[in-house]
Amino acid sequence: MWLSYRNSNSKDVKNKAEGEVVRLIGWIFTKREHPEKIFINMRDRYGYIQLVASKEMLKEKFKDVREANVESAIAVEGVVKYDKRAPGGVEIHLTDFKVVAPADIWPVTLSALKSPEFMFDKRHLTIRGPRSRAVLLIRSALIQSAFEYFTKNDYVMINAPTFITSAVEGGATLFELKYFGDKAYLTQSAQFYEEAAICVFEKVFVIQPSFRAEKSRTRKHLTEFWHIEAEVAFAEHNDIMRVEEELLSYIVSRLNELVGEEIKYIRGDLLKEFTPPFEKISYDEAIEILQKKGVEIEWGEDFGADEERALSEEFDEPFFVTGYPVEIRSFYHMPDPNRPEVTLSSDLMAPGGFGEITSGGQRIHDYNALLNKIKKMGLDPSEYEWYLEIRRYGMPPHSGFGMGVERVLRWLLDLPHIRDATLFPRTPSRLYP
Ligand code: NSS
Repeated sequence: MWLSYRNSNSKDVKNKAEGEVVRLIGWIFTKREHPEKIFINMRDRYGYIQLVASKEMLKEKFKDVREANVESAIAVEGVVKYDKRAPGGVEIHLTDFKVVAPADIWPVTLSALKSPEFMFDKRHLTIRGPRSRAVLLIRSALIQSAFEYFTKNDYVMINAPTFITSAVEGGATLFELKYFGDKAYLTQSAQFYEEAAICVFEKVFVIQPSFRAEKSRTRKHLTEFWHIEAEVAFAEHNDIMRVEEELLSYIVSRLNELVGEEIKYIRGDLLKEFTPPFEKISYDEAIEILQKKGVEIEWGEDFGADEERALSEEFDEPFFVTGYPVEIRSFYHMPDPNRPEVTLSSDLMAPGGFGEITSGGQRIHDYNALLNKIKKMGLDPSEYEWYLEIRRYGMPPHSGFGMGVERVLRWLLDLPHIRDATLFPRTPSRLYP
């Protein structure tokens, strides 16, 4: 009934002529009350529109407007009126007003806005605010753009399981759970399943959640995040870096097209667009840059948050760090044949102090080489039986990567914390709502 009642919306009214009658549904976002007139800023899926309720036109229904709390769901009918003083230059003068679902007094007061903890305890309500609305719309467009990039380039989307039996990215961050009589874990990455699937489809991608029991409380880590991953058969390390830089460039320019208004609302301007190829520096060069800056780090050590910040401060466009040492990469990374102490792998870093947004590289595709590596790293080959077995049946050289949706969104929108980039964040200290 209500859906067919609606014949316009907050965005569409701008296409209507002065005097046209429109029917809208939505929520009262704010209300400004005067004795004979009430101004409502109504929101719907498309944005915001000013409604003007007057005693003169609404008669006895004016009381209903007066009594309706903010966040009540409403259905209204009114006349389009262009007025420079209205936000967006157009407003609706109401001829009818109905409360579809009333609201209690809104608990998010101005002083509550100052407490991030309260705001996240009430996330089920605070997402209705204009800032969360914009960020979540941009997030949706980001995932849509990634999907577009992959499908335009002949990738097949696969769906990998969430319950798994062995670690992809090391045991330290595995969530363990009971699986009837057995132990299972929550997946850290769909990579191994993608590797099986490339022998069918050559190019595959997933967009799905990954889980990490990261105890470190940082502004960059969630315990549940959305992972965009791709894997390509017959591709070498350089080929996959090309995919990463093309994907990121595509996402950024598409976001400006799809949700430019929301991006400007959050950042004040559109996103800076990039063109591949991106700059590539070796891990060795990165260490040199850091040491010159006085950062205490030796060759062979991994970058922590401080190192990533110090390094990426030196750049103003995204860049790759390539050739990480074997010891600090997961077992599946292919050693460089010309220099076996480093891997054919890379991280894509966002500039300006932000740091890692993707991680990828070439995989070991030879059965014996992988078996030896698993043993050498002190892992149990029986935990990787099927992963090894795919290497006995025509597994070509292949490469892939993973990109965290919230990481990229946080960087692009300059959000204070990664939890702002997701609907209901999961962190070590937050499992509710
Ligand atoms: O651990 S990664 O560095 N790499 C992998 O999981 C590979 N198995 C991916 C692949 O090659 N298919 O994670 C990849 C990206 C990383 O660059 C971040 O952008 C994101 O996933 N990531 C996270 N985002 C938010 N929170 C946490 N905890 C997190 N961990 C990784």
